[in-house]
Amino acid sequence: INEQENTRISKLLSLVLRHQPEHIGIELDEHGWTDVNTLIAKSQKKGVNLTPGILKYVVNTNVKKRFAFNNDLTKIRASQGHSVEVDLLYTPQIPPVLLYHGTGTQSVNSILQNGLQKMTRHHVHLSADQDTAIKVGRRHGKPAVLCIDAKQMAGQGYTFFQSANGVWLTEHVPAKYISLA
Ligand code: HQG
Repeated sequence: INEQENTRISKLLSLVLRHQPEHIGIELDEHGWTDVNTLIAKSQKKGVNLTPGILKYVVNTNVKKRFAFNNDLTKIRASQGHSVEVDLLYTPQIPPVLLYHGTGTQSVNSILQNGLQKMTRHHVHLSADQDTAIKVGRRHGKPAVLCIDAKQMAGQGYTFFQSANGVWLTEHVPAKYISLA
């Protein structure tokens, strides 16, 4: 399959594995997993050109590693970014000293005043490097990068998790730990 088709299937997987499984009539279990064969069959019913080989290719070539198979390759789930209720069973991790959050310049004042909220996702999404934060920020307009004092937060009892694809996650970042990078 070509790059365009790859992106199209990746976007469909994000939609049904994170937000709207009912769009193609699949169900996610409490940990976000869904049956691979059912996913393929239901997608084909909707006219999507998905085969086991194409699915593996899309999952393996995804630069952000958005999706993961279970050990015996019978199930698949999104590694993060859900809006539907799922428990991915992340284990708490000690974060790096600093973490970064990319956003649009229009949101900076509100964030510096109110802190970072998780909005429609399960967590606030943070990255260990500024380059990633700039890319995330571009999705929201002119990018701005905020610096989070993660060491201080962890020391004061805030919990951090890391998703399978390396994104740092936490419930909420109060304003006092945030500064412009
Ligand atoms: C903003 C992508 C005003 C926040 C990326 C962000 C990421 C506030 C937006 C992942 C605010 C939510 C997540 C406040 C937060 N006032 N604005 N108090 N608190 N915001 O898309 O972090 O492509 O839900 O700054 O790579 O942009 O999906 O979160 O701009 O890892 O795999 O509210 O999505 O990955 O936007 O992105 P989002 P995000 P995928």
